[in-house]
Amino acid sequence: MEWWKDALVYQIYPRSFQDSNGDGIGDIPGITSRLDHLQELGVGAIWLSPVYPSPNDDNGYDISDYKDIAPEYGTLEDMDRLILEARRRGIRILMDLVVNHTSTRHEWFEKSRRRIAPYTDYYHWAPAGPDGSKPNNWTGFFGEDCWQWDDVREEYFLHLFARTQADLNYRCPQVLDEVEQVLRFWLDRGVAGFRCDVINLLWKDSLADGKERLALTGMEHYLSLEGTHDILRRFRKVLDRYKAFTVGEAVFVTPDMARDLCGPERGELDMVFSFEHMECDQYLIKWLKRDLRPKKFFKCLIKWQEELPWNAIYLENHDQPRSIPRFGSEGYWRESGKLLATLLLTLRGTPFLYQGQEIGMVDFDFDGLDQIDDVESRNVDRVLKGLHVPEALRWRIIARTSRDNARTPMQWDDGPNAGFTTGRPWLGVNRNFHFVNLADQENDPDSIWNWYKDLSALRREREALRRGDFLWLECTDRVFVYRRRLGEESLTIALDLSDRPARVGSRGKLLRSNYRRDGFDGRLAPWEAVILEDEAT
Ligand code: ISL
Ligand code: CA
Repeated sequence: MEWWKDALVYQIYPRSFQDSNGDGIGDIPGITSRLDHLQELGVGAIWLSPVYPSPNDDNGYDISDYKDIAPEYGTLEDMDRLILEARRRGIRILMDLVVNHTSTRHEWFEKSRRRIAPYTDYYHWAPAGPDGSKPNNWTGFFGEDCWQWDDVREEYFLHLFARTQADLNYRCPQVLDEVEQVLRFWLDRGVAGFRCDVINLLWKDSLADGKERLALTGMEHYLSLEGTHDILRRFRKVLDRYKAFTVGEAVFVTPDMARDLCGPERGELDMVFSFEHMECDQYLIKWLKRDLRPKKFFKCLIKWQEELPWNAIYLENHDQPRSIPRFGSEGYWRESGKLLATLLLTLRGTPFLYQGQEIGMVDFDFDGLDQIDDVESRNVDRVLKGLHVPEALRWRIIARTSRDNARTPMQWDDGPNAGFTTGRPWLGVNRNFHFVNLADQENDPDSIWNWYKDLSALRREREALRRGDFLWLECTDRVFVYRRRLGEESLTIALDLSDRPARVGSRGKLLRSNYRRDGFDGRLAPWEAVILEDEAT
């Protein structure tokens, strides 16, 4: 029953996880060869970022065939084997469902642009205005406008993301049927469910002009509309036959919107990824970063803990910079890495751990834009260049926020290319792999890796950590204290997100600390995290 409330989910970015054939690109046999690592961590499910055929303009989020595997990642047989080998270890597989858009190289698009039935209206096509102008004033997510002219059809098509990611038109009933077939295709092969990409954008109510905004003009025409809820309830009918699980990536959601997407009575998604806690270190948009304000961060976590019955908990994914430099401190790399692990594994909800987080991987150490691959970073650089922003500043902005920070290859050991590949890696390996790698940390009882393993086991042992209520006790500009309670079982977690010692009011039997100590008297060292067993009252 609701296995996903007890599971720790591990996200794999296949391109960067493990290469098995020396072409420098991670692949499915590579993932299969590393399943023991995940089993040791107590992982219950893997979310696989896209492995479908794709021109890779957005690393697989531009899909050209939903029912196959990209040759560079392997074959359908490799995928079947992964599903089987994972199942043997008690690990489920979640596929990435990217159905807001397809690649413009998808057969549907190729036919749609030639007006071949039934594909004619699979996408949002619109003619140019009298002066050749675009159909509306909307702006896109990747720093460029969102209408692309197509010479074949002689119309514009809508793309909220890269210009080779054309948005599907759900007003066309066949589109929904197609997607339902995709769901069945993978569920029949034994996957346990889906992570649904930008799922709250599927339905566009009209293509009318939007309100001008600094970011994303037009979003009132597609953000979490009733049409999307209808689609999700249709999907649910298919999913229910397989008892399948879904987590939706929901951009710009408020708690109210999130509840409508995943409230248990809604029959839509099981949980969502929300973004508000990832916005506590920015001015207005993610490219304008500022120092984290811990109190704002805690308050935001509290709000989402209190307002949703259940949610996905995460601090990293393939779109975000690494969490230690961001929410922790590189000076206290080990301590803050463990503190963030504690936060992730003791909040109420399903924890999602991103590859490399379990060994404290940090942001890339690239020197310039030519080492960056990400389409979004490149677009943003182009836009900034157009605004005459000097190169050094452009690089500072990109380096701090680029999605490639999270996409450098997994650091397995201190051999060539950190054990990721015997060839030339598709994206640079961080030079710190000599001292940040799994093999070293396996041998070090005090490592971040062993801390994750230990807390993951503690979470399996203690039902209060999984199913218990959440109650916050202290929330200051650096200290966060909260309680998880289920029946008689009550645990208190106290965290100090600063370089200075702190005092908290809670006492109790010390279960865990990321410092060596025997008991707890209310004093926290810099970046200390403690878990206390509350004495019965
Ligand atoms: O990183 C972002 C852009 O500023 C996010 O807003 C991101 O685009 C958003 O979270 C949607 O992400 C998902 O869909 C994108 C894909 O590029 C991302 O990798 C994926 O996680 C388009 O499919
Ligand atoms: Ca490979």
